[in-house]
Amino acid sequence: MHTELFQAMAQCIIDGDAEAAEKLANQAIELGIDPLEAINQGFVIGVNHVGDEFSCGNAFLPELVMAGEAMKIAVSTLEPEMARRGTQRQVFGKVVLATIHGDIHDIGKTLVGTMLSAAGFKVYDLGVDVPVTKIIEKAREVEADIVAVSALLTTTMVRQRDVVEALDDMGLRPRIKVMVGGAPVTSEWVKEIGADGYSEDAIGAVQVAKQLVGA
Ligand code: B1M
Repeated sequence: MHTELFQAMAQCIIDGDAEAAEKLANQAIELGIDPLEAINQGFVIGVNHVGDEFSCGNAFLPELVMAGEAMKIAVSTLEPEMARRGTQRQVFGKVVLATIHGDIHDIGKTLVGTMLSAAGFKVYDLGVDVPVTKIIEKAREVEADIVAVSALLTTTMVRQRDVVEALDDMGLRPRIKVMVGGAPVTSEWVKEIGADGYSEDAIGAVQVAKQLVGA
């Protein structure tokens, strides 16, 4: 029924046009369209497309970042209407995300957070240079399903192991899964430290997170 509008929504995400995303989201509200329908039949189609293009090397980081930002604006514009109507977007799970202590690289971590939010996870992004204790504390507070730890330096990557061990020591695993990532992280490293999942990029992180929560 609103095919053209939904197509425009997908397209504005593909174009990374946050302004258009906000405008179209408001238009959907004015037309009385269910916000969830607008997200799933419009905006999500666009972000999935960009993700697929990125995975096969046809799109690059700036496109991914811009699509993620536009998606965030669309969702946040529609959220109050969802709350008003009492419709709840499916939430796959809660993720506590951080760049580990000693490391201030945040571009990749933030991108992972944006993509996880866009895909339907509730993300608590603690920022950069976050001590292990603070990550665990937050995970307990919000009853996280996943703790996601980014590290870009070989010297800080070792602290991902501390997160796994701390959760083990506190008996919080296997309920809370640990996902790690960052340029120096490899699947061998993941096995060595006993983490539950790893991804090379933000799109992969969404797939891994979904697997970890059984979605
Ligand atoms: Co730094 N730095 N840096 N740096 N920096 C690297 C990482 C480095 C590889 C550069 C190099 O030497 N070639 C090198 C690390 C060497 C090593 O340890 N092996 C390095 C170094 C040495 C340093 C300093 C020590 C330099 C110095 O001061 N002497 C210093 C450390 C500061 C600190 O953290 N304590 C430092 C500082 C900085 C800046 C502040 C200048 C800046 C960061 C700005 C910021 O983040 N706000 C910076 C940058 C920009 C880089 C490079 C050039 C780019 C990183 C980036 O943003 N990439 C980087 C070289 C490189 O990686 N090519 C480098 C883009 C981003 C989208 O990718 O972060 O890899 P990435 O994230 C990807 C994936 O890794 C994955 O998905 C993301 C999206 O696809 N991913 C996850 C990331 N986290 C994930 C989590 C997941 C799953 C997937 O689940 C939890």
